[in-house]
Amino acid sequence: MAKLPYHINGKLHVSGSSRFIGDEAPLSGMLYAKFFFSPVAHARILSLNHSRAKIFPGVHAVLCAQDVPGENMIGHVIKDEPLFPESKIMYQHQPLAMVLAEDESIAEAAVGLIGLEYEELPPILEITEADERGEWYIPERKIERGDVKGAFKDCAHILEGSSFSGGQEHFYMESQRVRAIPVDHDLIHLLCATQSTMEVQEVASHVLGIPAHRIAVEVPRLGGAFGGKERAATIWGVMAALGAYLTRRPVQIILSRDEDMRATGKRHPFLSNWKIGCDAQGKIRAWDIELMCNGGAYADLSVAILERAMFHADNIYHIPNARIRGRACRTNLPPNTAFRGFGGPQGIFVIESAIEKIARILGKDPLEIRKINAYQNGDIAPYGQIIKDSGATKTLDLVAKNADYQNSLSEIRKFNKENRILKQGMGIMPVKFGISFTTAFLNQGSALIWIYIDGSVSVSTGGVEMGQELNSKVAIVVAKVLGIPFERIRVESSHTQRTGNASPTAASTGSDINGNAARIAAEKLRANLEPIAAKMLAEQGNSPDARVIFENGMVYCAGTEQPKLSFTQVVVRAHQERVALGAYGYYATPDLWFDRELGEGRPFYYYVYGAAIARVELNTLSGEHRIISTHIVHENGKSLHQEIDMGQVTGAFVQGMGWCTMEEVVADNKGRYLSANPSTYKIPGIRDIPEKLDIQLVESDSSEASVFGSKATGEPPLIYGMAVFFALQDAIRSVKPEAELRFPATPEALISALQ
Ligand code: MTE
Ligand code: QUE
Ligand code: MOS
Repeated sequence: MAKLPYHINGKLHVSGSSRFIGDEAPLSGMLYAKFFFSPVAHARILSLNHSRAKIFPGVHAVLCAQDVPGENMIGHVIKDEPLFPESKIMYQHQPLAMVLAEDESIAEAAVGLIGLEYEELPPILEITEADERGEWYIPERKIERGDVKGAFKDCAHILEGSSFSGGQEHFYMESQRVRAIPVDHDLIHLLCATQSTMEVQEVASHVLGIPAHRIAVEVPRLGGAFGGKERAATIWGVMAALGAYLTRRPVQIILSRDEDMRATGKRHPFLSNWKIGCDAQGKIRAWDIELMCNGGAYADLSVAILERAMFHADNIYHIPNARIRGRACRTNLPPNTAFRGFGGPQGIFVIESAIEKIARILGKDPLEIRKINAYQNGDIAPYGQIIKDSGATKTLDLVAKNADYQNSLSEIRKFNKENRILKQGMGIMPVKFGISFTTAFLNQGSALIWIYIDGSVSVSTGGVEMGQELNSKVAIVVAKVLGIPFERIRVESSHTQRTGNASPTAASTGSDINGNAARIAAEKLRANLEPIAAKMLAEQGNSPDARVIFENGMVYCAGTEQPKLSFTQVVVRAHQERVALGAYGYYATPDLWFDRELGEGRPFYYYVYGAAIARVELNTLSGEHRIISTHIVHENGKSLHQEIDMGQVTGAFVQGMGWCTMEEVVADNKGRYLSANPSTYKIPGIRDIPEKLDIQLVESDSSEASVFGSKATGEPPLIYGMAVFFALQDAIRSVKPEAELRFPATPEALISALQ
């Protein structure tokens, strides 16, 4: 597709003029919330005394569990999470009470007057301890295919290992925030930084004990989310709703960076034990893996995340005999939650670690091992989905060519021979990522479009703009169907009164689902306009049977040279002739099903494929490294907007690289997060981007692609970042072949792997 410069938010963001929740002027009478957070990770509450805080001048209310008018429950998938705990504290920084005051500093001072008596309990923090005690939200899950036990008997090599991948802080620029405004006598309007308007509305209605139509949730845009405002935003949205409902005044919650980092959940750390069997060539025959994740104090999305990790435990490899087991473990940390990739990266990390081990033990090229095992069309994944349009081999071959793989290998060998302290290494990371919510019912969405009589267009979907430029993609789709310039289209905030029951904008399905819903609504409008246009064109002397073309804001008959009719003229006439200029579109992704008992089905509508190769140079004395180059080949159908997709691939790669090389979530032995701001938690900066970053988007023709043949880009490219981890491991192994590099590959981890 041709280059499309159209980007709705780009100029606003770089000029600092895009507005976020909380940027608007304060409302008169608005109360500011601050929280009394739990000082310990696990305890029985004996008493909570807020009488002194309540009478503090400027304090309007102090709310806790006793004040909840409806159900004190915000658990959604599994109902295990209270808004405020009543008897048991489950994690450090769990909110126990909310102070509402005239300004933030008053609220903060009053928080200091709240007294808590508690009986401390030993916290469980580690996966192994939780697993040994059987602290799981649900019993073990299993996916099995072929005869694993039998297959191991015929393997030339059997290797075993265990792999750990760590947590990750979302570090969205905009912290958690919400403004709740009572309007009229019976409505609360929530401007809430959430990826899921429906969930905030639904949970708030249960907590307040009022119908959902009395709560309107609106999201203008988010300053980044990355999964961290999916479930994790609900608690704050509901808190603000509760405050506004009980005080009848606007309430604003904005967490500071420290509060946000201490109180909210992160990417799930995963610990996996595995056994892999292959033949003499390295072709995998059997794969037995158990995945365990650290879910934190409440279930949140842990079970769905574990499931996606299990679905990605094969990555791009066809393994005829596989047993994949998974357990989501409860610990006393803030509930871990969705984070770009949603368990996929964690599952893929394990099989890639195993592949690396096969290559090392067999003394073979890791690229070769990957290629001989890559999915071919017609292969069946362990969960029963038939692989069509596999891009695994194609993208691996292309990235190897772009990175000049064989020559780079000999250069690196030579370099490592000639240099004692500096060592280079190369890492490969192929990706196959399943697109669709694996919870099938979530794969649906709606759009509402109005054409106003000046020919301008207003589009609402349930999708949330969070920097991925969903709004530009929706506008591109509508512009294409109606044949009008993008500038005629305004993509509105996501608002439950315009688009109800919206699934979270997540699982990379935002543009697929909302784009398709908008396409369907726009097609209805076009069908309404076509007969009017045909009549008007016939009045101009055209054949009444000619095909009507809508293009570039003009309307004309196919084959005619100079259009004389504008889109707006057609719209005005349609309105005069009483033809509807508003339409609703509904889309549900077809053909999805999954039987959890059997562990079998078709959980994904399609897959996104790609591969990355990274080359690094490590200083074996200091543990510092630089990324010399990274090559990425990303297959994504017929891109709706190449630059936006390039931005997504670039950002996701950097985020993934940060996860596995520098970002370390650290808690002390009491379950208190020590990493709580940028001085104690290192995210990649501009200087950490590879010196050479070569990204190639590959167009593909897939029968299973989505809106106008495009494919999702949001999450999958994060996985490319792991190429850097394996490159560093390769550099280490040039010195010490048996070395195991721990995750994340910080300078400390690199040095200790060498010792
Ligand atoms: N890009 C930006 N700039 N900011 C974000 O918060 N979230 C990611 C990805 N890209 C995110 C982003 C995640 S986790 C998902 S699921 C997708 O965007 C969601 O949007 P999409 O489905 O429209 O791609
Ligand atoms: C990927 C996702 C999500 C997912 C499954 C995926 C996700 C999400 C849920 C989910 C599951 C059950 C529920 C619910 C949400 O599943 O983001 O409300 O009841 O929220 O494969 O990204
Ligand atoms: Mo993305 S983790 O599915 O919000």
